[in-house]
Amino acid sequence: MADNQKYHGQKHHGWDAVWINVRLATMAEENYGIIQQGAVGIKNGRIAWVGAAERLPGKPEQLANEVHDAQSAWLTPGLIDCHTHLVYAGNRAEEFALRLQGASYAEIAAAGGGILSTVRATRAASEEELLAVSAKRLQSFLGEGVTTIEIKSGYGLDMESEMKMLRVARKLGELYPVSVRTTFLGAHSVPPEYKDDADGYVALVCRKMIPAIAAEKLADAVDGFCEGIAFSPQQIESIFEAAKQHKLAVKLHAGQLSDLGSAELAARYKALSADHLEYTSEAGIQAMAKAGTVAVLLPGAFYMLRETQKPPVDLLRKYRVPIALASDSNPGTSPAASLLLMLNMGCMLFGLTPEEALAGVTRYAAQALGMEAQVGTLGEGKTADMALWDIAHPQDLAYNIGYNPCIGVIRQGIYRAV
Ligand code: DI6
Ligand code: FE
Repeated sequence: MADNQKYHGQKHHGWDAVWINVRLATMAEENYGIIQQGAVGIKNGRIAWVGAAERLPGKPEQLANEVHDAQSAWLTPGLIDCHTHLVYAGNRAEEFALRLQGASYAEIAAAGGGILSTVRATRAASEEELLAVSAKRLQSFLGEGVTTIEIKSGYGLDMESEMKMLRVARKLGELYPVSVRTTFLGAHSVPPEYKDDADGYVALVCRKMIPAIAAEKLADAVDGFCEGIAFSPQQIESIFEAAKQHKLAVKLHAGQLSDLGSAELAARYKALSADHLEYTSEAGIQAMAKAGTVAVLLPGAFYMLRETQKPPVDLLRKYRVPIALASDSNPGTSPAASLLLMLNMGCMLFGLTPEEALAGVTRYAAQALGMEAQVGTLGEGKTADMALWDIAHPQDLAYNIGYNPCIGVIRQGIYRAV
């Protein structure tokens, strides 16, 4: 365990802190960007200097107020979970049991269960209750070195409840040491009030919800579930048009259960990301490559649905589409509160390399959120969001199952042991 010693030296170079005796995986270059004997200088919550310790521009104690000796622990960028539905109430263990007995996800949804059962519980929960249950899940991620998390709405499906979810998500970012990006997912499922009028609901999303949510700055992006059991490409298109008018970025749940050409649709709107992608054609992947749309792979949902169709990883590599990896934390298809587990699943279920998996929760996860200028790699000028690990090599992060080697987190320059 790294026992971090602090010295209070004189302020010459003016850094707030410097980390020495640290092994770096910057994720900025090939081979994890490994620097075996590294150092990192921090000032005003940002990385002021990063490189080989022998090139430090002075003695550590002269460079910074605080010197942290990492005792050869590894330092990576703080982990980023770029796709979660973390805020919800209720529990779907009953449905899990039904699926184990053979019921399909689509059958349960058609019978009013699935997403709509979580909608009932989430609508009924007060803002305080929702915050409390969501905070418990969040804390599990924070203990694994997660410093940025995206959280979607989509279990309210009416104006008031969607806004409640987004406020809770924002509040989590105020109360806990994590950057929260919020995504409005009004187009997750057709709510019971609009059972036979999906177009009527889409009109509500476009004309009322998106303008109100944009006005209150409650969301950073807009997402949709483009699927036979959810919304058609045409309906998603009108939602993306409304998002564009309000200058909100877009993302899409694309090709999870069937190929409706949703990767192409996401690319046409220059979406930050298209997510899931199990059922996606080569043309869809080519369109994403051209548009700079990140592929977000979600092995937790693949696993829980016992899906057998894998996302087209070879095509993503062939066309150089950046691959991100996320938890999809949600009560139905990925009741997960671990991002590290997704690294192992990404390798075992989808054939990613350990390096691709780690890049998928750092560098490319940042890109999937449009945050690559701030986070995702260790580089000068980036936010000093980092995770400290008791591991022998960065590939251990994908190798271990159910073991958390995180020993500390640096969030905007501030260190805390975990
Ligand atoms: N795809 C998913 O896997 C989740 N949402 C989505 O669009 C499932 C959400 C749920 O079942 O509650
Ligand atoms: Fe999802």
